[in-house]
Amino acid sequence: MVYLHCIARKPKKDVDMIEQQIQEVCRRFCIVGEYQRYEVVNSGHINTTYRVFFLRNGGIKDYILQKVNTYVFNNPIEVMENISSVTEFIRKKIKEKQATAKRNVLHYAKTAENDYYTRTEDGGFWRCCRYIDDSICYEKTDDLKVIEESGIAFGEFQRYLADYPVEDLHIVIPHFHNTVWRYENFRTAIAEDVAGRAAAITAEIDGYFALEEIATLPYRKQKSGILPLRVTHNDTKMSNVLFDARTKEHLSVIDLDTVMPGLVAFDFGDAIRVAASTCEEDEKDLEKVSVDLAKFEAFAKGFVTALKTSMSEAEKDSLALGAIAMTAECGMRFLTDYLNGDKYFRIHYPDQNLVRARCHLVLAQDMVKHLDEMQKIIEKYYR
Ligand code: GN1
Ligand code: MG
Repeated sequence: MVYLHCIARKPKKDVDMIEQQIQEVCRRFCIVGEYQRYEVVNSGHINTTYRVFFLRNGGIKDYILQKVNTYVFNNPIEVMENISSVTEFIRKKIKEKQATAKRNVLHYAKTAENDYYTRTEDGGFWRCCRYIDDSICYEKTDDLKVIEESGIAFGEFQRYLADYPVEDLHIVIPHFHNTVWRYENFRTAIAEDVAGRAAAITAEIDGYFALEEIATLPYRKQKSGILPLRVTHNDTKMSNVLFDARTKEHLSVIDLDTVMPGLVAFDFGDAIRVAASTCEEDEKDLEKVSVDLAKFEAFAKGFVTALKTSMSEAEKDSLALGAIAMTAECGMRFLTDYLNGDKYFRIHYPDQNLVRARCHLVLAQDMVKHLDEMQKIIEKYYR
């Protein structure tokens, strides 16, 4: 394919460094049109994300540019291989039933060298995808319809990929949802205590150990052959779904970095951690932290209905457990990072990882109390 390099430079003298780099990266991705401006997209704890605007044929075209965190993804080329292959697979399936998949699956741009990435001199690894027109995303919402739509989006995502050869995927982060391994890591962080923080948080540490048995159950069931591995998203928080800005129907699942072999319980559970919680991920007032069963039901309805034809009884039985496992695991990862001196998750204030960990502990404990109710709700939609 022939690409045109025709971005007009902004006639401003003091274009800042970031903007210069953004424009350079856009040129490499052969974006056609006149560069207008960029915005920083602040959601997400790992990559650095920008939305860039171009003027083309009298209208605005926008793109998402991301600088991939190579501390977290140390083989970013493999990340892009997974993403391009999975998005192509989904695109084909969607196009079998409708004229265009434009708004229903991500579309990454290629460089003139035919790569889905470019590297800048500072070692940055960049990628670029089209912004889906008239789309919005939510960090969280009380709108049960939107929550149900997010359930459909993640359920459909797994359904589209049900016959994707799972062994072909690169393992971009080994042991990502291996909760047993995550607990080992946690133990190491406590023992090493590099930031000298362990003594002050023994209650939180004990709280996470008390959840260990139940939290590791889905992973152990996979190891003993009860639960199958399939292609999963593995980072199914609410903000990773795009919705139509007007109708609020789901459009596409985004943030495909961690698409890897996993359990259906991981995707269900990680989504519940966010969508069915009564608060933000870092709520300080622990009185406000609990699982909202109406929200749980809305998500479960969408997810289970979309996926039930390709989900076994054993998988169905693991979903509510997955919510506990993913909430405990994520909270324990925040606490591990706090113990390690905040190296992994981006923080916006000093104790944020500890605050996140406390919030997740209370949420996971509340889910344990409501396990039977959650299970009953799932049964209702599986029938
Ligand atoms: C990270 O980058 P982001 O915000 O999509 C993390 C997830 C956590 C999540 C917690 C690669 O996701 O595993 O669940 O933060 N992603 C990675 O909000 O570690
Ligand atoms: Mg992510």
